[in-house]
Amino acid sequence: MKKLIKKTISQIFSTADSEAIVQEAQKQIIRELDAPSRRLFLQRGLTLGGVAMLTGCDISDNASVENALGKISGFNDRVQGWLFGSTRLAPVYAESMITRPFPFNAFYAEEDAPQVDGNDYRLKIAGLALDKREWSLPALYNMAQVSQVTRHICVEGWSAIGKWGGVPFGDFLRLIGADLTAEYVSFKCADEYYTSIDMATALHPQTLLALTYDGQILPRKYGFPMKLRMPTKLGYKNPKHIEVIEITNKFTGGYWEDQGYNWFGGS
Ligand SMILES: Nc1nc2c(c(=O)[nH]1)N[C@H]1C(S)=C(S)[C@@H](COP(=O)(O)O)O[C@H]1N2
Ligand SMILES: [Mo]
Repeated sequence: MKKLIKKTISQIFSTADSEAIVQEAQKQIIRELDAPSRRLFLQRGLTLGGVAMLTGCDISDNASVENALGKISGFNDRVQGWLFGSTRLAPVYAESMITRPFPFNAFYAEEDAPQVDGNDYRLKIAGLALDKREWSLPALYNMAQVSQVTRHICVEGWSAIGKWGGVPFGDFLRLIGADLTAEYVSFKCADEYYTSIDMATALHPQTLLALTYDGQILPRKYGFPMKLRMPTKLGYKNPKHIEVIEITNKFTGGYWEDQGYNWFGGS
């Protein structure tokens, strides 16, 4: 039955992420139902009609389907937010397990990755922070750094283990006097990519403002001069080539998220 819905959803959307949408719908439905209805629902199988019933949407046209799926995704963000353990750690690996070569991915080919000039580069801080000074690369390199070997999981069907080094992002946020009660931290990148994350993940001990990959200055393809590395989130939530960091209460979405990927994007 899962195949059937996937087929129906992909007929409506003709996008590649129908599998993810169906998985989210199933997860949400299973969490939301009380025990007797859950049993009934699982017996009957998950149907689009079932999704309609749960979301109160009439699934007979594209707009309503989008609305229903949007509700599911929004619900999923909240559930993931509640379930997110702010101190639970993602697995770390031995250096011998690093995937070589580590894959490149972006919404364009590798040769089109932005060429950021490290001498001119200034990281900009916007929104709810006391100290909005711009940061040069030497200033960032001067901060205390840590490194970690973690797994990057991409929804396109691959995962790989890599080693990133940099400044724990929570330390950086505290240093600039960011409002740690704000809801979101959002990122603008040198290549038009953008994304945003919840504050709990921003403050997670493994969230790194990454300046190196495998002991070297972060190469162009992996996000020079700086990316945010979060082993607790899927690949698309990890912005490369960051130019602006904004602390905000305004929801700003993301490049893939605005095209239907789940916003929380936990891994
Ligand atoms: N600026 C920027 N960041 C990005 C992307 C992008 O296209 N541009 N793609 C995302 C996706 S979908 C993935 S899987 C990872 C890939 O990172 P990698 O090249 O280090 O493997 O970067 C993420 N961050
Ligand atoms: Mo990805």
